[in-house]
Amino acid sequence: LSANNESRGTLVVFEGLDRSGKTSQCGRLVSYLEGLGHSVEIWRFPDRTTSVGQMISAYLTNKSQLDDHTIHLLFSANRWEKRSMMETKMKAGTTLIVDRYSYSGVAFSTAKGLDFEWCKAPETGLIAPDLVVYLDITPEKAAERGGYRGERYEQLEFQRKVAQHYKLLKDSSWKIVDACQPLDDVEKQVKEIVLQHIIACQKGKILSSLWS
Ligand code: FDM
Repeated sequence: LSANNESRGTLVVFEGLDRSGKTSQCGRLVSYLEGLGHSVEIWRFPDRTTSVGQMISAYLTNKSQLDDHTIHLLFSANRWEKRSMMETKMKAGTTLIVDRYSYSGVAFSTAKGLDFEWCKAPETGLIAPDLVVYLDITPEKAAERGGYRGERYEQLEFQRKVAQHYKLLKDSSWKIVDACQPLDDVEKQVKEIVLQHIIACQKGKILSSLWS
């Protein structure tokens, strides 16, 4: 994708079930990296601020009904509308810490019964993460934490299916972190893993595309 990968930013994606601690860990990580003097931004998908994002938000809060394929493509479109900004930021040396990405897209839609390859297809060509941190928690433990906001997918039975489908997506860019540990322990592990990857990317690791 890039002729000059010198000192580019790193794309770090957090994935995991609802209530696995992604949002807290992303926040802590960003503060830590900023403290070390890194250029870093926190992003999340769905990005509910765009017009596509507002359609997604209405769907998730049960204010609208959409066909399963349609909402899948909207989630993907929401990533595509951010792709060029993502590339610009990374080439300028900014590390992006992203709360959910294409893996959520495929895991949630295949959990509803959509075809795996069909779900992956619209993600092809998006920027591949350098690192996926999967915060691993059982659906039961996640539900016990409370705090489901009543959104469409926040149900134990469905989260069980999502957990199974996430497993099919794991590849060499994934690091699994036990998210049942105390928050501080999770944070410590996450920091170590992410720092190693940032250093590798600064040394010229090539930016690549999904799903290669
Ligand atoms: N979700 C998220 C999807 O179904 N597909 C996607 O591509 C993405 C990014 O949307 F239940 C689901 C996952 C979650 C919901 O996510 C909203 P947040 O992180 O709770 O906003």
